[in-house]
Amino acid sequence: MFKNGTDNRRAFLKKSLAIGGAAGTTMLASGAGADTPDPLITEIQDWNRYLGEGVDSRPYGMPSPFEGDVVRRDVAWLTADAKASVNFTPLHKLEGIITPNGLCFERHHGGIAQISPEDHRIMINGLVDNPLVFTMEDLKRFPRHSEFYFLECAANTGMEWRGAQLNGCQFTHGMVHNVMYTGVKLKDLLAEAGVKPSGKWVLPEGADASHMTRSIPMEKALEDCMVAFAMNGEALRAEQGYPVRLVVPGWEGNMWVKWLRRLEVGDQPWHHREETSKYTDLLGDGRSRRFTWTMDVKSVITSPSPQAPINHGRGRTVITGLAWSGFGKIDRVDVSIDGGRNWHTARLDGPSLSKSLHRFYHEFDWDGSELFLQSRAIDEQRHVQKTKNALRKIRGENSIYHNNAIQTWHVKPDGLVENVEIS
Ligand SMILES: Nc1nc2c(c(=O)[nH]1)N[C@H]1C(S)=C(S)[C@@H](COP(=O)(O)O)O[C@H]1N2
Ligand SMILES: [Mo]
Repeated sequence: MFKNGTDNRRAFLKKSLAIGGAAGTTMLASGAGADTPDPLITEIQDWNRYLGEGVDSRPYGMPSPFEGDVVRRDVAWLTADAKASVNFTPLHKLEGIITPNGLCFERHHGGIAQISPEDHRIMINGLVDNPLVFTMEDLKRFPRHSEFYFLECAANTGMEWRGAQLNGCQFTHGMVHNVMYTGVKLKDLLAEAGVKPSGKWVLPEGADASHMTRSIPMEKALEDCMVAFAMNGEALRAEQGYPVRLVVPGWEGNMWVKWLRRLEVGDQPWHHREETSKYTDLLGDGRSRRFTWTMDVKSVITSPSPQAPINHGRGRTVITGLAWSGFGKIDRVDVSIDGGRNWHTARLDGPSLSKSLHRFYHEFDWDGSELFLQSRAIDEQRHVQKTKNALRKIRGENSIYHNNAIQTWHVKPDGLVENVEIS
């Protein structure tokens, strides 16, 4: 059996070498030359010889050990304390548009609350006819819906306002994730409670130690907000607010209150505690932009990028990345390999959903010379991603939040990639 299989593989190899040769392709993997037989093809390997582990070895599946470096990472010096901190999604290693649950970046102001669903209650009070308290069981008796949405922290790419800082899209752009949420519509819960005509704002409150609260205008609450208990088909992860969080599609991450325990209806926005409400953009002239809730159109090339250099040399090369907009779907993404002088329309691939990540590709033949990679997204409302300098002219350099500028990666002839800024 094994011998036959090996012989077959040898025959296959000869055939594919012949085909490859005829087509004159330069794409054969290294070591596949006819004179040097590749032991990975000609020899029987251990995994082909011995039985593997059985179905009882891993009740909850984990990634292959060979993917051990695909993890969330933090930047120690960014924040003083790991309990009021952030880590980043490894965007450079992901494909498609879904962020696996274990890789979704985390941002919390008071650490991860561990709450048993039996002990959790959600209250609706304030300007309502019937103040209500729901258990998790009660919540799941309302009609359920599933939708894909990105969540982006307003501080994503914030370090890059003043210049190229962090060497990797995980760190420059990794405060974003995209999962399918399942939950109930906030408008159904509010209808049950009966919002009084004077009720114009909703205040969600978290049960964690940060007592996170935000003010959300009633129009948004009724438009598309969800009270979600599942992500990508399973219960929310503790890091993401188990057992229940608010979903505020297209709007900045800090409004998506995790460990949601209360929704108060009021007639005006609340004043929020400083450490959880400083998401205000300082403008160049010292004034500030206050309610900037919608996340602007944005994109980034995830590979090649500093953590994903080109290892294969010149020839056939794939550029890929992600684009998103809080205003709806992505209409088009352009890619440049020469720092924005020439643009190529990228190929959008996979589902195109409103307020969700979009995947793009651009395939080209690399001649081995240096490249300045950029991507520029355009959303369905015709918002166009701007260069850093164009954005600075509008917003000044004092801002930390809402940086949706075009990112530049410098690819050197050896394939290594660096975060740079070009004028
Ligand atoms: N209760 C509570 N909700 C919270 C926070 C928090 O600290 N406590 N952080 C907010 C911020 S600033 C962001 S960006 C998002 C991050 O969501 P994630 O941890 O699922 O990525 O949650 C928001 N909701
Ligand atoms: Mo955030």
